[in-house]
Amino acid sequence: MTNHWTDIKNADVVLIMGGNAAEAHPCGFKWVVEAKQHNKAKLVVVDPRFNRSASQADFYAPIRTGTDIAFLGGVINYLIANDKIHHEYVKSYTDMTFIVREDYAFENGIFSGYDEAKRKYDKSSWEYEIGKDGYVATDPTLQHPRCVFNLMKAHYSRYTPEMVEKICGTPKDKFLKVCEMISSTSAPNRVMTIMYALGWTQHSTGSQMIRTGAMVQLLLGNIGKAGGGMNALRGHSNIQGLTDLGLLSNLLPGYMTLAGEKEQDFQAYLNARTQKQMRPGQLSYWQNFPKFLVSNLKAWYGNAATKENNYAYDYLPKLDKTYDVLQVMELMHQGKMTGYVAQGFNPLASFPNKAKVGAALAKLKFLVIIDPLATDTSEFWKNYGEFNNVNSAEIQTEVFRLPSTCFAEEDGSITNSGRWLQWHWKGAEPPGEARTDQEIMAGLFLKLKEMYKKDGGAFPDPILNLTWGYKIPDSPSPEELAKEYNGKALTDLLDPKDSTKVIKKAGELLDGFAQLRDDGSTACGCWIFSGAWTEKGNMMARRDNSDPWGNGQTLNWSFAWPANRRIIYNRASADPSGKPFDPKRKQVWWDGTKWTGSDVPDFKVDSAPEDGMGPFIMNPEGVARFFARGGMNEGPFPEHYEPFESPLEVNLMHPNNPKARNNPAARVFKGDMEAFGKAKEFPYPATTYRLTEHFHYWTKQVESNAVIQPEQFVEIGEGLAKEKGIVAGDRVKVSSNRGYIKAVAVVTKRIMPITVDGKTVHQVGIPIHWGFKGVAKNGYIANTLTPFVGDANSQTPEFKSFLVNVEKI
Ligand SMILES: Nc1nc2c(c(=O)[nH]1)N[C@H]1C(S)=C(S)[C@@H](COP(=O)(O)OP(=O)(O)OC[C@H]3O[C@@H](n4cnc5c(=O)[nH]c(N)nc54)[C@H](O)[C@@H]3O)O[C@H]1N2
Ligand SMILES: Nc1nc2c(c(=O)[nH]1)N[C@H]1C(S)=C(S)[C@@H](COP(=O)(O)OP(=O)(O)OC[C@H]3O[C@@H](n4cnc5c(=O)[nH]c(N)nc54)[C@H](O)[C@@H]3O)O[C@H]1N2
Ligand SMILES: [Mo]
Repeated sequence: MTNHWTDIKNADVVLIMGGNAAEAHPCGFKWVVEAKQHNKAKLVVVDPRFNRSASQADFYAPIRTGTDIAFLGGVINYLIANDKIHHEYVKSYTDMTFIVREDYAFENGIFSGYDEAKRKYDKSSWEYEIGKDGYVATDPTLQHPRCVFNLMKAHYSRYTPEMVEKICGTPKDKFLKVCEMISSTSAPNRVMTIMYALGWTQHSTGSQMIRTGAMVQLLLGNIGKAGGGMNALRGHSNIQGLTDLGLLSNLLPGYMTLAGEKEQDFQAYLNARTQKQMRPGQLSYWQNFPKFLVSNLKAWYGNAATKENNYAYDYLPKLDKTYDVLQVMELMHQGKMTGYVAQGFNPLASFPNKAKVGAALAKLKFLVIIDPLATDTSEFWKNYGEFNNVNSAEIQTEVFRLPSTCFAEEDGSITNSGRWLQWHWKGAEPPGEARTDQEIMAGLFLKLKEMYKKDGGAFPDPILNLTWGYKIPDSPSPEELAKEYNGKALTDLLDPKDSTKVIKKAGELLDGFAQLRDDGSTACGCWIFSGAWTEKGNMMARRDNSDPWGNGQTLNWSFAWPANRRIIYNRASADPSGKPFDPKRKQVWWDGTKWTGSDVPDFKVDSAPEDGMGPFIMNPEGVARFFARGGMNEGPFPEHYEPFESPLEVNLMHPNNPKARNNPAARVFKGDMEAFGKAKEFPYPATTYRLTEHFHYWTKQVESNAVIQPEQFVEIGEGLAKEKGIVAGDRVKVSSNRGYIKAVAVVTKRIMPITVDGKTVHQVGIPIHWGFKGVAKNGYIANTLTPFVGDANSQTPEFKSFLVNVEKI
């Protein structure tokens, strides 16, 4: 989230699109209720289903799954055509006036630089034009045909209300009503928040759906303000912490990217990540990257990381490709993987195309499961009749189950969607032989280290030299780990402005990442967490919810990264002269000598407004981008493409270009193209989702949850039920080109038929929570049905749009 949960109460309009907060985030949803009650906020929900959030909405509009870019592109067109944009904001804080290179092009659904054989773009033309002064060329008069504003205006002029209706199935009057409600927040004293989750991420165009939402927010001037922002509602309670700590395979802690295999040279690796200012007077904060990286390497490798050996840069892996979940399963399926560790993960249930995942697991030599429960994955080899129809005798994979504790059985911090690190305390003793994850990992590591010490091996240094200064080596404590993330001084640190002053003594905990150095004198395990546990103590354990400004920022409750800042980009809540755009929503402001306010300013504190520094300090251009230069993999402007399985044969935006039917850069492996089904055989777009009563695949192991939602059901609309002769409670078979599941039919008004390109389309809803392991009724795994295709940027699978058939059994 750019903002945070409590802040939602400050909104005038709440758009829930691509998520169902009332169902999946019921505690957080209370802030929507607060906004409605105390701020007269209007809630707008756009979803294929009239879901629990919609039941609380002031306005609901239906949409066909996978078409949100068409819808939001239509909103952009509406805002520009009706002049509903926050002019001062957009002019000063975005790239609207920047001029784009001459060789950038967009034709018939494809951007310049496409290589069809590789399904990849050469992005070099997606760049700004650089002027004689070395900075980006701009045209403040907006006359230049290639300035971002004019390119964007032309790009989205094709997304007319009629086109939106044709593609999305959203009736034109409903679409226009949503536009009208949204556009009311282009006024400086009104603000909208967008709340989204998997209804946007889990598509082959997911990242670009989110981007289109962000563009709408920028046009309205809603980023950086209280009650505004782009708010990703995260999933597992600490999944935000997982990405923060760099547990995605291509990341280091704090969103530093790992090197590719061509980046063997340390200096070149650093240079590529420390971009120079692209406009005069900008901060370009990532220029501090070497400080974060060197401090990280010092935290990991201690004295073995020296200036002479580039702080042990050679110890870091260099990636030949991104090892996302689809890639890993693909390699496993090709028989190219020996072992797999599933720690708190149930891939047989949670990855797409269960048949493929099961076959892949069967090619392993060993599978390690670290989990409090006996999961479906841990028994993928066991025959459960129709639900897991395998021949156990043929499966050679050796499975090790290491029982772990669950988060409630240990102390530690959990980072919520709003970036708050909140310390929590053990609620119960772990049962049986369960050990904490740290103990299991430490045990494995110490054993490996012993073996490397004894036997050598190809490259023992990174293992042998890893810092391991924990009091009890096979049980690192959460407190020790938290201090390691926060960082400390390794030698006395002198004040850069006054070298006679020591600001930190060797061994002391740092106050924050501003104190990090690139000369090996500081260590820090995760730069964005720096400040969470300082010499003043555990900031994450703070529980003072006093709210002096009445805007819910509560700076003394827990610790928010970065730097305890609650709303990121908050400099943009003030106008260029430093005065809050909306005096009712004062966030930060210039007091004549410095930036101050009700939040920690996201800015250089002493940079006066007349210096002209832009509020988006992480970008080298200092402003936010409508034009995603070099960033996104399928184009600098989001474009609508059909889901890989779609009821439409063509992309209505480009009916004559079959290459532009689906995302040209999406993640598809060779054999999986053939596994896509066709609308003739599988006429109904389906989507998968969660229920409040279950948490994924764990709570089917809990009796109380199993009682309230005992077995797999699917939701179909009354129209489809009538066509198929199905009544509520009938058993139905739902099939895709990859397999089938059987389930109870729930016939409902909540999924209405829509009209897409003149034809009636029935959508099918499939909750995800069942499987063959547990105390709920044994059942099929919903992911038997889903396709093996991922987003072009995040590689997130397309769980939310695929084709099925439904038959009465
Ligand atoms: N009780 C409970 N809570 C949970 C979880 C749980 O299992 N149980 N899981 C947690 C996790 S890990 C996560 S990631 C979050 C997920 O939170 P959400 O994303 O909110 O949950 P979902 O139910 O998967 O999907 C949300 C909505 O997306 C809609 N949708 C599907 N396709 C589209 C589309 O193309 N466009 C639009 N606009 N909407 C679409 C669905 O109809 C559904 O209403 O929930 C978390 N919270
Ligand atoms: N079709 C479809 N598929 C989906 C989705 C969808 O919307 N539709 N959503 C996707 C999403 S967003 C998610 S997050 C995934 C979820 O997929 P998974 O993460 O694979 O599913 P969970 O059941 O949440 O598995 C988490 C496991 O962690 C264990 N666990 C709990 N606490 C601890 C602990 O402290 N330590 C360890 N080691 N283990 C612990 C639990 O017992 C459980 O078995 O599913 C994805 N798959
Ligand atoms: Mo999730």
